Amino acid sequence: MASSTTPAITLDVAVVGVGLGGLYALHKLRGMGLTARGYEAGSGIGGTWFWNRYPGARCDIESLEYSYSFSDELQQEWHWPERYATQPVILDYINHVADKFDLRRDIQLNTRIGEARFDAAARLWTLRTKAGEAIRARYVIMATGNLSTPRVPDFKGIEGFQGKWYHTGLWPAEGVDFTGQAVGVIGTGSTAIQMIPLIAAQAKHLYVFQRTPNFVLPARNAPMDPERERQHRASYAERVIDARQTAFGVSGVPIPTQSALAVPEAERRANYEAMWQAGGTIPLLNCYNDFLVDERANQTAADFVREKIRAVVKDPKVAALLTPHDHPIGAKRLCLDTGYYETFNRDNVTLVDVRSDPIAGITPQGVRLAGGADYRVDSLAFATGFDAMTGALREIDIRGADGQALAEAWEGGPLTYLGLMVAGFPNLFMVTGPGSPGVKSQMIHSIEQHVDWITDCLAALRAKGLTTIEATEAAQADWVDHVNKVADRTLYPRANSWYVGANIPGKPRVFMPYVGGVAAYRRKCDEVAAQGYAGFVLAD
Ligand code: N01
Repeated sequence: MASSTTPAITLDVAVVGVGLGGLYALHKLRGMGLTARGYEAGSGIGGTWFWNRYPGARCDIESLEYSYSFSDELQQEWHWPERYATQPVILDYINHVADKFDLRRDIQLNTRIGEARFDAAARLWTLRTKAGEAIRARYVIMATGNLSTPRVPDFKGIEGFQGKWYHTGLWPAEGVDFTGQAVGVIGTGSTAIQMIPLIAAQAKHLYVFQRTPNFVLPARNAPMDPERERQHRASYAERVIDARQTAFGVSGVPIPTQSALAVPEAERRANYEAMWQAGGTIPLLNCYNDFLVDERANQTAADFVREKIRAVVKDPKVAALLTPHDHPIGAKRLCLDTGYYETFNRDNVTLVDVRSDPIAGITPQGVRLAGGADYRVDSLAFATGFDAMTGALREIDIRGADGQALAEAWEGGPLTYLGLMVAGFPNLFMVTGPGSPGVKSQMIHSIEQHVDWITDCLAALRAKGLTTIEATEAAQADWVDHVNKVADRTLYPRANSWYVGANIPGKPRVFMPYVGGVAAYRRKCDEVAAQGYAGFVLAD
């Protein structure tokens, strides 16, 4: 183990986290001739796709879209076996990329960064791993992910639970066999919705503890259609350009120009029905131009999905409990399922409403509700989400130019300029940070855009003979204000979602992603760069 006296390794760039973002950053940095190293807490690369091994984990964006675009050779050679790839397939893809571009020699696994300090005199960052190793670097790229800090609620008695419990974001690599068991799943977000049908098929009995129902659309997953794959491969270049003009960074989706309310009801319903049959979330999000801004327009789609739930779920009481009522459809991340609602027609599945009767604690045998009801389970699966967007960065003790802690600077919510940098923290970049469209877009699209912007910026600094870049307070304040104003014009802030930190008790309620769309955001980032990095101070 390295000690604090071990001489520090000095790099041009330290990359923290080797998921899809860190991996691409390492590839780009090497191409620029910079010394760079990736530090990854996991025993393997892949970030989200390394840790989230729960049953049913798969991407809810179609695989032909959810893949890197930086290498045509990679796009042409890789075969996605299904419309939506499973977690193991995506992890194979990520490992394939690491091998193909020979990136492993720049990656240090099992290494968690615990602190980062900026030395203003030397204009260098010193990172320290949890094991005590020091790393000096001119620049730091935080590719730490938005949903990488799993969160188990602070339930009383959990330490005394006699069965086994798991969090979906830290699922055992060897899998879990629930055969013959009574299982409790706590949470009904995207993760639980993917997992519940599979656990129900295996367990003796499944109890689903639901606090808030979500809108769930069918995935209509299927083996990859060879003709579709051929067409997509033939048009990758145009598709990348197309995706850049859209709101969510997904190609082949027309930009909506019509209000839902301007369309006759029969036509609107037919449109929703066609989308329901086709599967996926992106068509619905792009169906009408006021879907996410006008409550009445939104209601038309929400009511359509509510009807579908009632049509599928046989017990009207269960259907009513599963019907979302407290947020506009799409204001929370839309969930995608394969047989979720149908699962509640099974005899071995019980939906437990923990909104009306909250979980009081965990007993040695299971879950106890405030009203006194006891549910005996052998295993518990927490699908209770993450300290999203800021959790991973706040966990690292990051100190900027004047020694201020990032956690302190963000006490009232994250402050960033373009979701890329924070005033007071020179040379520290974030990939898909708060204030950028990352989580509200096809993530790989946004990852590539950020890494390209950051590496172009480093190239520009080098060309000018400069070493330091820092966001100004004024540019940051203007951007935060703009992010808030854009969000406030939409229905997004109306939902108690992780986008506003609602799932973490005490977290400031701030709408964190930028929802002005990928196209507008890209234009802004390009303009800033073209203006010589307007809103940043560059220095030698
Ligand atoms: O987490 P969540 P997730 N008592 O925060 C409940 C991405 N993702 O892991 O809504 C009882 O959405 C909580 O209830 P409530 C995707 O972006 C992507 O499911 O707070 N329940 C909620 O039901 C997604 O949005 C893919 O009332 C409690 C659940 O736990 C994000 O990950 C697949 C509770 C948490 O839901 C996070 O999804 C899966 C308590 N004390 C996920 N505390 C892809 O396909 C929390 N809950 C790419």
